[in-house]
Amino acid sequence: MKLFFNSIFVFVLLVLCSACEKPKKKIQFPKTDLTKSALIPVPLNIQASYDAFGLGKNTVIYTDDQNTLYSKIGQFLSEKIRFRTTLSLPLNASAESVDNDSPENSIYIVESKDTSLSASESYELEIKQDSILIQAQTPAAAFRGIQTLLQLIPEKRNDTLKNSPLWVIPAGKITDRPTFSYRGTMLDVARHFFTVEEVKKYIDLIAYYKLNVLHLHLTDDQGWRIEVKSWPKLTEIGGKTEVGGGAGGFYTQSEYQEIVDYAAERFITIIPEIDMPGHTNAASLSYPFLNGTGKPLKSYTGTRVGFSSFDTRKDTVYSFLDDVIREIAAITPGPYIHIGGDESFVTKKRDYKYFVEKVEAIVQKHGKNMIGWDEIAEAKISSQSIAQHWRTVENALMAAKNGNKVILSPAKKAYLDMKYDSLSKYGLDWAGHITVDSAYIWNPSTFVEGLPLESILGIEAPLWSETISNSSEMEYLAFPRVIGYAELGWSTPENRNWEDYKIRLAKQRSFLEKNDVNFYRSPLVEW
Ligand code: TNX
Repeated sequence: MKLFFNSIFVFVLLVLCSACEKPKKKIQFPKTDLTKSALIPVPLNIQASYDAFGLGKNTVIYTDDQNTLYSKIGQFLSEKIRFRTTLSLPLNASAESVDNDSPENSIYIVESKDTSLSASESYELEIKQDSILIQAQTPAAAFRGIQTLLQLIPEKRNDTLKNSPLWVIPAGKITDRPTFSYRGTMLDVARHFFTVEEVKKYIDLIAYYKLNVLHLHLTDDQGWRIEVKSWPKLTEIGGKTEVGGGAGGFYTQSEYQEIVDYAAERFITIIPEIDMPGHTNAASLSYPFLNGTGKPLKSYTGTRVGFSSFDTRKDTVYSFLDDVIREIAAITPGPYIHIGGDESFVTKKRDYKYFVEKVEAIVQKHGKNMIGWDEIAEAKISSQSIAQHWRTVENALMAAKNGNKVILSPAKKAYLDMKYDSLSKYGLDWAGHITVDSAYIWNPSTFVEGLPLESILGIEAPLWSETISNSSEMEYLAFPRVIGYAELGWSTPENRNWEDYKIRLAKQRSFLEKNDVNFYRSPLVEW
């Protein structure tokens, strides 16, 4: 009997020993629920499997290395993971070079031909105990999927599950795609100039929330911010002023291209805006023949609008614009040129229409599609052109009737430069105060009564810069509201709910703090 018990004891010991020699692969993760993750924008569909993936020093990222764009995305993911966790994950490492005690702990980013992923920017993210698989038909879509994965990495690491730290990612499956193909924000670099580095920081932040457009308002009465080689005084003279009398500034063409490339790496399209025929004091100050009001020209550093105009009946104005648009089109890979067209209060109506039609032809001649603020719908524009609705509902409806697509930027809801409330340090209030909940609680699909859904290209939240002049001030107005606009552009109305959103928003705090974002701590959110 004693012998029997002894042999059992030895057997148990042997089993235990073999377990200590060869560590068990299965880790007992704490209970996780993927559906409870603080993802913004909220994905279309989430299924939890109540298991988890341990992101750790042995995780390897693999991509379709045939396609360099996918491997660039893998590189991007690796860099972001390093910033978040300090882990330095290899990309497409060969099996021999991987020192990996659990070789199946890998992230795969692969191109898929699956027809269920054919919608633009549609991706699938599947997280299992030993692998993460991101599938998409295009690199842009895979990139959106990467953001979802990044958002699932917890702030705190777990030091007890293994002998090296793990970041526990809840398992399950996400299938996702955007509602609108155009999800943007605008930055006014004309009223106050923002440096290349400041613009890049903004681009990087909005990419995390799956925005895909940055519209740059490059010219206005107070400054001209983009080098035009054939008309150098635009920046030599027009670039030197800004609101409040500061030094202004401008982007050389190569700096602008640096911004375009940085955005393209994040699958964000840059849309350059040359605002005209109004909002052109800085241009006319540089080249006085452009001016149509006949008033003497002085540099302008105030914040009034609607006092300047090009001379719409002068041929030389159009040859000037042909040069400007040709040069800008040549350094802009995106399909659009924005011509402004707003608040031309000193341009006669018939001159305004004539101007918009002539400029549309120039934009198209240089291979681009025209976008303009909603006033352009008053002219006879071709159905390819796009109207950006900001103030006048009739213009949006007229555009849709004419077959034009409409971008929604209704000032009362989507203007990032409106104050949150009367205590806001920066911002204007002509369209009202926009609290963080009010910015979120509206449905772009039905907001403009009578505007058919098919006519809506998407939404854009403009950030005008009369009252802000650096990243910190800009972030105070943009964050957190721009995060809500990203959700409005991507998600479905059925998946949105303020009570649920505000909890997910509060959880963005660690990301915003880690990225040194001066966000407004709205009292409506429990940060
Ligand atoms: C209106 S929105 C403008 C801008 C101002 C903005 C300030 C639009 C097309 N024009 O010129 O900067 O209000 O909120």
